[in-house]
Amino acid sequence: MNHSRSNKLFEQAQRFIPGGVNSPVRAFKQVGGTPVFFKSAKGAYLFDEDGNSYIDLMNSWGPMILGHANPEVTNAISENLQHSTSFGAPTALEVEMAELIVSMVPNVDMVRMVSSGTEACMTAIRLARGYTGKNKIIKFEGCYHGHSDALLAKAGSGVATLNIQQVPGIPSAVLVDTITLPYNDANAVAEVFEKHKNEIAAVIVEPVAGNMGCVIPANNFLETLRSLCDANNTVLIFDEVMTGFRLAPGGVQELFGVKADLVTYGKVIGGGMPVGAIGGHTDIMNHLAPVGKVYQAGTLSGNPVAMIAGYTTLSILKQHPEYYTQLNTVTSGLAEELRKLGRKFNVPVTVNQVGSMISLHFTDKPVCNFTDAAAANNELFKQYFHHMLDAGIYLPPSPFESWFVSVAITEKEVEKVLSETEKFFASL
Ligand code: HOZ
Repeated sequence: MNHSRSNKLFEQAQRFIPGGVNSPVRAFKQVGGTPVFFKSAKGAYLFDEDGNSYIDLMNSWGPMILGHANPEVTNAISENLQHSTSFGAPTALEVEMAELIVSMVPNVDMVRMVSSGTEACMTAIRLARGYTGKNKIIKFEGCYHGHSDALLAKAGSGVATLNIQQVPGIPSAVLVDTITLPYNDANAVAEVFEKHKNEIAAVIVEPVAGNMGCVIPANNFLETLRSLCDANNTVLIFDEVMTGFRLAPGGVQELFGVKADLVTYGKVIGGGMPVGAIGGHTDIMNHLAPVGKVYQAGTLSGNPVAMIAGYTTLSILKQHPEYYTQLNTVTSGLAEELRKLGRKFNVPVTVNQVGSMISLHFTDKPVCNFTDAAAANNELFKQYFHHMLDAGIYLPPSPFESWFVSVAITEKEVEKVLSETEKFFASL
């Protein structure tokens, strides 16, 4: 595959942009080689600057659940553009958006729109602290809740990919109140609650994790978090930036039937535009300014172009519940066939999958937390990534990221993914 234009653009990019990228994990540091520069995309396919095409199993890290350039979404954006790109004042559209979200998600009475998942999680933590009057928070190793100071401890995603143990620039005082525990270890959570009675403001968790590969909550893990939070007057925050509207219209709350006190959103909620949101019950949400004193603001919050993209995407998902069945059938089929290939060629693989989130780890052990994900043969992932890339299949460039399937991916694309995986496994 010719990548000469991408290579040239990367050289140029490094002169003007730190590391040549606007978000670190895009730089291919974990997998080596030069990042591919993209020009366009349609449905299940990406097209790069050199004219190569790829099946997209990353889907912009999750937002493009309908596939790229869905005509209903792009037409709605184009029509709306005529009315101005920003008002910095209330619009009817953001009211419709909030109503739509509340109608799709169980257990959420109100939402505050922001511009990213990072902002949503940062605000949820502040709100939980303001509401409870307590300071400490519990998060889990390998979970990534955006790049705000208090949450960048033992985080997954790019921090794990680049193996950054401690982020310079974050004063240790800011992290004093962040307690990190292994994912899926409910006993460790119970012990911390015992040790820090009346001190824990919030537990924040990716209820299906997607930032250390896809990691599934163990039986009763989420239920135990719920009961510990209830018993200790602690706010349970589900970070559904990846899972919200993706695993079910109501995300993990709906799929697994566990209720959070606050839920954060991003990715699918913006239909490919920069959008995040915090949702919850009125009694907590009304602690946000201007009703309460927990301050949060944003010039582009509720931006009309972003709102129309998100509103149209969510409306399509609401009108097509069969998409969720399709996504699950396609992705669970892919997972099962990948496992079979592992057995056929004696390649130890663990494939984790929930709905349209899936990841392949080169290990014969279960992957239930960050330690398990990090212990896999991630050198082999590197080779697998490049084999797939050369064959025209774009995976997230890190073993610490979930793959995301879109409704545009059909049997034809799955067959190609499987036949290329087969070639790779056969070559080992
Ligand atoms: N943190 C995002 C995935 N978990 C990556 C964002 C990006 O590089 O676009």
